Amino acid sequence: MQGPGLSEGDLAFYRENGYLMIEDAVSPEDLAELQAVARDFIDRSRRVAESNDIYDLDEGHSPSNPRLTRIKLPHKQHPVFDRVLRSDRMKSYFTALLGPDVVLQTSKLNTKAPGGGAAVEWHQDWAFYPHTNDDMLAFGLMLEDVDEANGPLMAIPGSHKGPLLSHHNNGVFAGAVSPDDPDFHFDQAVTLTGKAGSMTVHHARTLHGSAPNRSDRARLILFYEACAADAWPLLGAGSYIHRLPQREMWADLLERMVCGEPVLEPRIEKVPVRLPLPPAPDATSIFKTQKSGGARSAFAA
Ligand SMILES: O=C(O)CCC(=O)C(=O)O
Repeated sequence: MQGPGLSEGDLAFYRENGYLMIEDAVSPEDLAELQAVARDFIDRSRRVAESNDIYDLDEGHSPSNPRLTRIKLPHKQHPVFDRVLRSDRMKSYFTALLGPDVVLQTSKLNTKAPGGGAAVEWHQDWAFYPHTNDDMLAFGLMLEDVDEANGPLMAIPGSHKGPLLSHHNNGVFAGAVSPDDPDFHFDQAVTLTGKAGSMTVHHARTLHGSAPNRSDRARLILFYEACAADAWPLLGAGSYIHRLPQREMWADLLERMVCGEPVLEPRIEKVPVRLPLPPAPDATSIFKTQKSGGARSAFAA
């Protein structure tokens, strides 16, 4: 799909396959601003020595060689990430795929560093944050060109209609499926490459992952993850949302509404659920969860 708007064909493809590619998803001006701000954040991480509320640091990070896995909750860190999230174009994608009432679940800017930036092992986002129904997805806006070499997102078509695979290892939630799981079919994976400004969509139950960045270029993908507002999170998932007292939780929910209104009657569907508990020793990001949970890599050479 190219340019603004999603066609009936796009929606049918997404429903069938659990993923979609949208080219030129944002305006050239917005893309240029997002790129400049993202590069500036990476530059400022030179002064940071430990992962914190903004930065998730990759191995080998130093002032002379900034290496991040992620900038956390970018829509809270800089207004441009929030403005683009709420742009008419993005809203048209959200409502086409999720209906009139849409709430942001989270955002993240995965910044896979050049020369080995960490893999994201295969998983279903749903395993991290089960809800009362699965009208949930992630947009992945490419801020740099993404090709085979710099760790593109990969997805298994149709897996959103299949089972929830185990993401546990050694009795903890390790945030990744076993490469030996009989329901994990690596041979069916598709690779989602594209020019900067292209955007992937994947359903919360779609199996996906990405290899290490073997190139000399950063791989910057800005993820906005959202759900229909009648999908309510189940307690036990890792988000900060569950830690908020009631009034703060309500204010936070209002802030996260991208389109429409909160829906106070959760739609409860028969969806497969297993809570991501007990948490891995370090559950502060997917990278730390997978590493400290001892997840085995499906990308090992
Ligand atoms: O950055 C990637 O390649 C995948 C990210 C992802 O799946 C996640 O953070 O949950």
